[in-house]
Amino acid sequence: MAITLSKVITIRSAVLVLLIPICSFAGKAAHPTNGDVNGGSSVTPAVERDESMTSVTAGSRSEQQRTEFNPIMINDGDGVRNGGFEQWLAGKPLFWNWLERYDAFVAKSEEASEGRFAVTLNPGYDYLFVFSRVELFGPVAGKTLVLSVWAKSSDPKTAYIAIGSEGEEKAVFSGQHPGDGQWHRMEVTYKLAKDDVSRSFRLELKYGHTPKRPCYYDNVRVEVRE
Ligand SMILES: [Ca+2]
Repeated sequence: MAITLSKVITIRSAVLVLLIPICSFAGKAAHPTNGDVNGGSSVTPAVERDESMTSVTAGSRSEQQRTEFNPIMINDGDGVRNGGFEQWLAGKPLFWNWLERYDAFVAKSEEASEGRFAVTLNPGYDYLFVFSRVELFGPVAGKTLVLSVWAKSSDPKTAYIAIGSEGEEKAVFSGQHPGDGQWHRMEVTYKLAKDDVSRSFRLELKYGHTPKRPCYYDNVRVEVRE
């Protein structure tokens, strides 16, 4: 009996001896973790917070733009780039192009309807145009695009504007400026069919019928309507 008790005590002691380091290790392992958290609390949680906030913010902002404020994005939300002709580089308006042979007839003008500058198409051709592009993102089918431009001309029925789908090779033209020497808001609409998923559109500012005086254009905008 005594032997048995002794054995039991020995076994219990052995178990305790074994358990003490385990508990000690477990306690030690838990403590440094807390210590690390305390010591680096400004780093670790901050990193986690930053990452989550960045992804949440970016996600919610793009969701808002796409689903709440503007279901169709034009040029990634920029609208018509340099539509006010305020940005010029080496004598050319950024984001606008024309045929090389028109180089001497396209100029920067301080005759602006808004801001400091506009673009001028000087006389010299019977027909001349400059163009820019807009890329649309979103459910465009069935929508109506409205291109509007301030234009000023002193020669009746010369200045006009156009919008066309680059994929469909289809374009619509505005009426012509009255040529009274005043600024007028010109507008032209492009209706997309229910199955039309065109994404890229070309905007043109033009004159025809050989004007004798310059035509001015400013403040180009594109809107999407239902
Ligand atoms: Ca302007």
